[in-house]
Amino acid sequence: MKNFVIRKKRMTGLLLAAAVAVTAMGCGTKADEAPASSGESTGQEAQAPAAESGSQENASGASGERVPIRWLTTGDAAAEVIKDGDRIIEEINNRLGIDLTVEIVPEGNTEKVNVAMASGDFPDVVTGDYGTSATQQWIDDGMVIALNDYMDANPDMKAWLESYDWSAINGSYFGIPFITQYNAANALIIMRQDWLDNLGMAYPETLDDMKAVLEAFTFDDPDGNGQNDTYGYSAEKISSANSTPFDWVFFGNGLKYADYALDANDNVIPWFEDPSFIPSMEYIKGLWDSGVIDPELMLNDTPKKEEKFYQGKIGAMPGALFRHVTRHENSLRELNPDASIAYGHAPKGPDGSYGMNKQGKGGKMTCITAACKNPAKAAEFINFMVSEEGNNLLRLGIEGIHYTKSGDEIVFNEEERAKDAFSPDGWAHALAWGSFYWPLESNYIPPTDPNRDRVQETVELATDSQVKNLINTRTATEIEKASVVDDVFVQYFNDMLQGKIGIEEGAQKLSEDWRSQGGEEILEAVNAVYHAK
Ligand SMILES: [Ca+2]
Repeated sequence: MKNFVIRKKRMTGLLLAAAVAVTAMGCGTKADEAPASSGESTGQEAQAPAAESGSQENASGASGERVPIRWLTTGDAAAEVIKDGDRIIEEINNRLGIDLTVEIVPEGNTEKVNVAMASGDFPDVVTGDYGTSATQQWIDDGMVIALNDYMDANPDMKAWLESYDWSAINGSYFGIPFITQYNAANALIIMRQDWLDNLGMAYPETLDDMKAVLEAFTFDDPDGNGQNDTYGYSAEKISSANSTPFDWVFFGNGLKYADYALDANDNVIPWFEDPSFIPSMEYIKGLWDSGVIDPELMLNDTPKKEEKFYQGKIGAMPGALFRHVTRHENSLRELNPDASIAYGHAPKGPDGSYGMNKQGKGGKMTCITAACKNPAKAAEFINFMVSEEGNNLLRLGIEGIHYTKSGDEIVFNEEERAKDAFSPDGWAHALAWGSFYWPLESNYIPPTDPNRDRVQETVELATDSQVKNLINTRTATEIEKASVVDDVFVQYFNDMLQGKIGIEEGAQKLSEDWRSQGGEEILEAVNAVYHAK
């Protein structure tokens, strides 16, 4: 709740509150949730400032003809609350000649954005989830406009759209996509550097090296306590065909794309029908049978996996780095003061292939609504948000107020930054992240962060280990059928690993069952997308 920032007139708040109450009833959830949701809305209303924002007062007092822009977005749920008179909002208003009202829904809940749109409470600019049925409806129903006419006047927005050229529908761009982990990733296989040192081994370069390291972590007493009490590797349990605990094995064995594969006739097939699948499963089963994998792997969530690593029960795990580097190391050192972590490229297979991070397909989309009275100004605002000028304002602040420069060095004024919704320790303004950027996608770490070089190095390595998709979007058929076919995959994967079915036979039956339980329709839809290119 504390992140629910609402800057708008009271009337709009009531409309949104009404829309929220409608959702709870419309979803057919438990009867007692409707009053609870109404109560929540009332609470939100109470939090909404009754007065106009300071910027609006300025606008009417000074220039008078500011163009009002109301932006409804999921924003950044972890950000600071934007207060009245925020100097960054005022600066945006002054630079663009607008009067910006930002409405950020609570807890990044996209459903609340969708409900406001469905109820006809149109902002000027809206940010929803990319590629969902709700945002598709905005396009189909003419609730949002094509941006093409505004591209030439807004070169940063134009460049952004052209970098997502596949998102155009018959040449028209209906929104600014922001796909999470599209060109950046943060996960690598993290290892105990001190265990490698104890064993006289180096961070593994190849799948064969990896096997040798995991065996040594299991059988050669890497922690030197004289007891057989460690395993080589753990991870999160398998959750879907898109996320196995061993994706790095499939890519190491030559799987080319993150989502699908191509057969000899250039047709899209499921990735587990690729020739890389069987040798990969044999490698994984080899690890499993030799006892170097945590036997509880199939029960793990992320906290459980990390706890085993921090407690020195396992020596390697796939894990997110970037902003987590310090957290991993500090957690590890609580019990093992001399420990340190190692990380590197995903291990290479026989032909040099490697990878472990799958390119994202989901994210946000920011649109201009058909109700917007001045779409040219709204486009100018979006252009600013994706420009270097806008990035600098939202990340650093205003020079002389939020920071000063000493040569090339940025010196933050934390006291002034705290007044204007900047997060502490050099972190950015509340509007910096969530709609067009996350720090990872920008490889952004405050210039004052002492660990900056190391943190950015992990992003370079993880991004280098990222694998692109064959198809950029999820088809409607895929969204509809995903859970059933995923269950088929998970069942066969576990059965093959545990030896309940042989790998060749399992792969064969997996294909048959996957295809007959919805996979054929999925393939038909994705082949249509692939061959339309
Ligand atoms: Ca031991």
